Amino acid sequence: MNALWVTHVMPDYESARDTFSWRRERSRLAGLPDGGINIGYEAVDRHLREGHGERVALCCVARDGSVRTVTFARLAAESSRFAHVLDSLGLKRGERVFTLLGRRSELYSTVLGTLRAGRVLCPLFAAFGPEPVALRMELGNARALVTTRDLYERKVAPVRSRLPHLRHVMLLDPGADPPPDTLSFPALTAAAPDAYTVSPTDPAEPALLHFTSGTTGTPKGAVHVHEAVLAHHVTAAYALDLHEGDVFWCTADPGWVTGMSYGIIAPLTHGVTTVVDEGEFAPGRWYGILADQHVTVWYTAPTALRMLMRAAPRGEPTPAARHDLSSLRFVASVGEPLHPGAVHWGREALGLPVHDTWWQTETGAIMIANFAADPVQPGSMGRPIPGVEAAVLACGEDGRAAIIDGHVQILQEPGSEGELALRAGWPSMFRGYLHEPHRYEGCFADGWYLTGDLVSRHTGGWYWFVGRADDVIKSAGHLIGPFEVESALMEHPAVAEAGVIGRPDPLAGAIVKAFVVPLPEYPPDIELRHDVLAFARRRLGPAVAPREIEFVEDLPHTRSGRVMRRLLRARELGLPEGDVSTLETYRPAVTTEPSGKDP
Ligand code: 6R9
Repeated sequence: MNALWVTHVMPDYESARDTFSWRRERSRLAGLPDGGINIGYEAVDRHLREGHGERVALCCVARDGSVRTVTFARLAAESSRFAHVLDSLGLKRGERVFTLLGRRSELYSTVLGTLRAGRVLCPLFAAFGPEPVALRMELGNARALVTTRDLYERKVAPVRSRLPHLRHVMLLDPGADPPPDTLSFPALTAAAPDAYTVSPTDPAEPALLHFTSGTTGTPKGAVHVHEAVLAHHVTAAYALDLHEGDVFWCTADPGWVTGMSYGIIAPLTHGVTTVVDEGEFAPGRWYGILADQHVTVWYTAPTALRMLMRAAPRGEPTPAARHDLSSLRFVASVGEPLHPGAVHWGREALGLPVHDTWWQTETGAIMIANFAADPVQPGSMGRPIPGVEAAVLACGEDGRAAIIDGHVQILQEPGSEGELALRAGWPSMFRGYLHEPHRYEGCFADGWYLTGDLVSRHTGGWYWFVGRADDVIKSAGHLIGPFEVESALMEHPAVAEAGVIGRPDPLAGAIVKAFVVPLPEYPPDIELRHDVLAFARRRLGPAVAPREIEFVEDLPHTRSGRVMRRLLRARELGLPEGDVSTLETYRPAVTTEPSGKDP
């Protein structure tokens, strides 16, 4: 029944590719009366205009399991109030509003109010510690912040003096005796009018800022514009099989790009109901939500699937079997490699295969997917969605695409490995890294956007993930920059130097492991290890801090003085150490003959 439904609605891959054009797809959007595009307008105003204000936009499941629904009309009203608040606080167009919030309905009114009012929204991950929060708000010139009192007191108040541009902090729950220099979100919004007219918005006007991590330097602020909504909307239909009447649940944290593009924007533009889970992960709770809320389309991540798989040991009745999952029609995954076992597990436990999808903060929307109407190819990320051209590029010695006289070399041979590239120009493509035009330009060559992922492409155009071309760590689906972690560790008085890698982990894909060189006066004992770990957790938060620390006497460096993380990783995994010709100091991990390069 499921398969019939899908093929009935969706064209198959080949025919969709042949007939697709972004220009034609634009007619799927409502568009502003003057021809502009505004994400917030597509998410709420259009449904009111089309007479669907009474449809349920959000279905909020509280920690205690109680359920509250919010209609599109109500969401329009709440976001209108917030848009007026931004006007009355005097925020200029394009100025940035940050959120530091878990998933709850006020997040939606804040995001949509900001977008409808022509300000730029930047979501932060609530599990960040004060250091990543401060750094991103500094880089992003945060003017306003919406958060809770608890998160404010723990993560923002300690660093507020570093943020002179942060003028307005709005607390959802200010309580009695609120902290100084904060405003009450409920009081401000209650006093504001509940209708707002979205003003003309240029499709190329900035709408969203998403921080992501690189190998070196500060986090990168990827800028996205309003016309990205076309890609959010279209990919949700093609790659997630989202259609009118669906109940959609995206489990991604709202602080990450998936939580924005597919946790907020895409489902609302389709006018479907979005499940808002205000609680924590627990297998029973998650199956309960799938069953009780009659979720039809579910977008989740490999780490979560692995946790669910573990909850049902072999031979025992699965928790899934105890719930009625008959409403579920489509399941997809993103963020890290989806191993074939998870696809098969989906078939057994959920009655549906899991469809892998691939994309990045920079791409703004799904680019490669196991297409909804086609059979799943277990282990493959899928094929480029219609309107997206992908290629595998030959790499140079540095492991990145080789650019010779401004040209790249496309590998056509099936099975060849190289850097994944996308032909620049799809609507949700990022339009810059904040303050870093050179870094942005460095991502493009010969008309292609270079993704930094190594892949291979096989017969039929199926792409397989091979690995990252850089040192960035993916842990539980979240990108972590080793440099940010190393910098925080080096603030500890006992740490002379640190090198950070991702160590493979059966559950989270990878965990953050730090190699730390202590200063001579600090004995590298268990106490110091605990102290450095606790220090890192306080500063970085549990999602980013290392899970493991190993004390070492020194770290391998390149001649230019950079820590060779690649070598640290190779040693950790017992892999061949590869090309070490650029190594400045070299002590083999397993001492055999002293290396010729040893000083
Ligand atoms: C949406 C998101 C992007 C990086 C990407 C790649 C990894 C994402 C994947 C995958 C294997 C998949 N990644 N999807 N790896 N299979 N299906 O995750 O954005 O946080 O920017 O991460 O995640 O390495 O380059 P972001």
